[in-house]
Amino acid sequence: MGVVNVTPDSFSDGGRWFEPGDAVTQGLRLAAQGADLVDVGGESTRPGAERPSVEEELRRVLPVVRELAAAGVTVSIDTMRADVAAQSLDNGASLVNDVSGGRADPGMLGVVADAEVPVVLMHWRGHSAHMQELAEYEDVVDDVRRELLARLDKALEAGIARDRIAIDPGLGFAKTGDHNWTLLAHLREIVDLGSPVLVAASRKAFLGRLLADPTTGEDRPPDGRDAATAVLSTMIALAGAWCVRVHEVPASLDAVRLATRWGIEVGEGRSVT
Ligand code: PMM
Repeated sequence: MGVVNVTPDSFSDGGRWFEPGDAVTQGLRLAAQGADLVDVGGESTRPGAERPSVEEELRRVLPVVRELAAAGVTVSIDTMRADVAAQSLDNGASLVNDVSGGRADPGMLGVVADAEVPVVLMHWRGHSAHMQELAEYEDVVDDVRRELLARLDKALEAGIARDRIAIDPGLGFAKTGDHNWTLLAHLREIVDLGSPVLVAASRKAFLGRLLADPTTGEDRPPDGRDAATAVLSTMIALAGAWCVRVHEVPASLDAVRLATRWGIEVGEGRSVT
């Protein structure tokens, strides 16, 4: 999954695709590079971010969704709002990526059920403005597993078919860097829940911290985190995940192909398609 953030303030690609024409060009580029899905989002979820109005979010994403879908790209809409999901699906999107796992908008799961489309339910505890206050866990792996299963139950209750639901541990959302690393190291325990797993580690702050300049101690900036992202894509795929969500596709695509071959050779039968 390639990412197009149609936002002025994302940490990862900082407003580069805020103009609809630029966003479409980037989406087409990601698809041409081999992304199976292009994820279009109009709300920045960086820690502390304020939310755009629903009108503003629609204004940002709809023209991009429409044009990419018309060009034959499989579009995922990254939104927490039922209205934005519904209108994006009407304009050609094929999948809903809800970072709140259906918690932010009570109408979301119904929209997905009615449209009979796949959905990604991410582990989430609250909006970005205060999410880091919610980064308290007894055992981060057990707690995230339990909370994801609760979301899965809600989605099934709403009438979404089990085979249309993917889950995501939500790296960086109400999580410290240590929480992210623990979740990655124990990713198989999330995969063992039985649903397809999506992981979005690409360019996130915990990579910048790990790769900080040894002299100055400054975090590595987002555009210097792509090599680490690709290496991590191999490891995520080897743990049996279904999808990696990334800003730069070619290296992660190679990584996933390597991991798939490796998985076959060691006879695990795990592969990412
Ligand atoms: N992270 C971001 C945005 N959307 N969607 C899913 N499913 N999982 C994530 O972890 C996730 C997401 C924020 O990062 P960005 O600035 O790279 O979009």
